Amino acid sequence: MTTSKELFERAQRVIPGGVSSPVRAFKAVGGTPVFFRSGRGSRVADVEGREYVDCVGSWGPLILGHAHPEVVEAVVEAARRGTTFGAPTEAEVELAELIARRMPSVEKARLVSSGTEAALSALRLARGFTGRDRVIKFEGCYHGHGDSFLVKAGSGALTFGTPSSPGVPAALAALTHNARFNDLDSVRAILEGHPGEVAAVIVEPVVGNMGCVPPRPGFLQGLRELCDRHGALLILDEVITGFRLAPGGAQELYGVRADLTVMGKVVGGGLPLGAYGGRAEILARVAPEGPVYQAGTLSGNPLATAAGIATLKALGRPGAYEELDGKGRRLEEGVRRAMARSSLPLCFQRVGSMATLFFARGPVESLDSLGDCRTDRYAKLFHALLRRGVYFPPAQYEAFFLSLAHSDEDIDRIAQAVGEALGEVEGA
Ligand code: KE4
Repeated sequence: MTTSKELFERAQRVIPGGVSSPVRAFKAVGGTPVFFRSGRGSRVADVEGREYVDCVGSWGPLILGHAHPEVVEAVVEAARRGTTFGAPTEAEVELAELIARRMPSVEKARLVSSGTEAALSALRLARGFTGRDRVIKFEGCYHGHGDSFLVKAGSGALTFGTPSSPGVPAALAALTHNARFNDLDSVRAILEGHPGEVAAVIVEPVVGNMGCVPPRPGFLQGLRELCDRHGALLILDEVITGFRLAPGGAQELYGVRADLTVMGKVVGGGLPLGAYGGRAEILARVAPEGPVYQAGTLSGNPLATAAGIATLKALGRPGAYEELDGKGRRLEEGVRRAMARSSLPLCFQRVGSMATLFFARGPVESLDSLGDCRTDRYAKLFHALLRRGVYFPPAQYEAFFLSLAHSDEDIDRIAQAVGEALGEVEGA
């Protein structure tokens, strides 16, 4: 039997950092990344046979849990008929129709292969539609690794201290302006400082990529009003929140209307799929209907669309979202009981089935609320949980996720483990 350590050594000889995506490398928490072999429901098993309750869910897609029978059957059945045609299929139409029915503001959508591709395509479309070049994002938010977004970005870029990545031309980075999340004045100042030049404001309506940071009441509506006043498009990046926080994502939950919506993760059911969509008059500018070019060999491929359709259909069953919220509430109650027994500065923030336990006094309302965040303590918590068979995100600046597959026993076990782990951190 091979071990994670042996695999990691092999991997580092042929893959940068030994991983296919930086946040997986455990650089933020130390130690050797766990190599997984299988997952089922709320559980994952590593190559050494150890089992964990999974609170990462592949960073959000697995809202039904691992290897959900309906998803697996749909993918296998599609694969038997051919994995890709590079031509239109009925499943693409069915998934786009499902998205349009669920997402209040999406009249038309284009399927792509990742959240990154969806976000960079949405930005290009906003620039093409408005004829403007500048974009406003928020410090600590992450919209994939498109050049325009790797300026004070969140997620792994924040974790590894490269929020503004080398390789992004200064001339392009200069067109990206960073406002402060939950601070409308910071947005207004940039818009008024560059009248008629801002194509779009892009935001994670509930941030997942500096940890879970909810919008203050009125913040999202305020962005809507500012965009309307200044002729900029409002792009909601719902790669994490879409189809998770409500059938229609955060825009349904908070009652705010996007001009464009970026989607990923859940909508692909665990296979490579993203989407961007919005007002029909804007999407009409996308090739081949319009001049804004975007293309992809595997866009809308039969396997990912089969997984996405099966996932969205399962989420359409009565009570699914109430059940998800109930699981989040149960976990929050358990974690808060554990926090009450600790003297450490801690802050727990949750929306539905996404949450973060911060080693900071809080409340965390924007990136600069994290100045006192003890990521070293988070690293200790992470490993203490791992030893107890609970897999948390290997980085403080990420959200963790529950799925419909997490049982009450799983949730109580997570809370119990957090309580014990906090004791270890405190005693360290
Ligand atoms: P992908 O290209 O990774 O499918 O999506 C990019 C993306 C866009 N927008 C938001 C709000 C996102 O959270 C993401 C990706 N999220 C990270 C974790 N926070 C994915 C994990 C990783 O980078 O390995």
